[in-house]
Amino acid sequence: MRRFHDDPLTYIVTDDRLYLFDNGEHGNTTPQWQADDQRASRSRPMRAGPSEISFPSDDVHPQAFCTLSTFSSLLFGFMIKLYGHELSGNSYKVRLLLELLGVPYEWVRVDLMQGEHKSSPFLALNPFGQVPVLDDGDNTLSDAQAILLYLAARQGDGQWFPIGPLEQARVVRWLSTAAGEVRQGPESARLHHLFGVKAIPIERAQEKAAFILDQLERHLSDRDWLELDRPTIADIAVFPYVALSGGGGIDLAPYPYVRAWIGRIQALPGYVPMTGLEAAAETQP
Ligand SMILES: N[C@@H](CCC(=O)N[C@@H](CS)C(=O)NCC(=O)O)C(=O)O
Repeated sequence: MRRFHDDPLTYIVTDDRLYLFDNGEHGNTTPQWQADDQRASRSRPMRAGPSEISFPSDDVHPQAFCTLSTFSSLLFGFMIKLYGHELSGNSYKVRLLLELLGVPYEWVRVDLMQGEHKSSPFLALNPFGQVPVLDDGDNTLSDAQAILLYLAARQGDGQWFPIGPLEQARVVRWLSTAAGEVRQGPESARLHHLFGVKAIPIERAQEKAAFILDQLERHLSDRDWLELDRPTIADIAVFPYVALSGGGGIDLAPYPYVRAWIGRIQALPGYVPMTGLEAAAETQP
């Protein structure tokens, strides 16, 4: 356990928790309230160094505890690094979750067009030579779905990745769908159209896209989110390449429930756009 004082706050760091205490006028250091992780992190300025953290008293109760992952960069001077490219939907989904969680991070651009992802330094991070890669100071992880799961599970509150095995299985099913049907469909069509990867058979990609969009349309016809009546990493994993369908020449007009779901994700607090995504979601080829 480590203890820091930074008047008017005291920080106590255990293995996996950061406790924040208001030293207050009575000197009471008993935690009396558990902050909502997301709300607490969003309300703090994202700057390094404990002395720069301030607590708007009308927004967040000063006595709070939050998972250590959210604040490790503030306390220990390292910042999560996300290696990615701005046109990569897989990089974007990780960036989106970090933003929605309010976790500070450093964006490290990997120049895919110049082949930087096949250079020795990058291959040392991910031998697959692909973005995204996440480095949290202790661990280096690759694969967007794996990173989403790691970040959401580290939050520990079950909000973005549930606690129960059945609920977890339901969410993981959509992570697999993102890496399977969505990649083979809209993601591949976009690679063919936008990036000229002609080795990808476009008819097959279009067929696959039609299949998964039909499935999503039916699935979303009586629910707001893919699972659990709330946004989870299932939605974050599937969303980018579905919303980017227009870039692959795939029209989303016949899918009103899918478009409404895209709108709900775009309305989430902390949502950040991706280059081309808004335009692609609107595109009617
Ligand atoms: N399974 C990986 C796939 C990642 C992936 O395909 N990344 C693309 C950019 S979106 C990439 O780096 N492509 C370069 C390459 O494969 O050589 C994930 O889901 O993160």
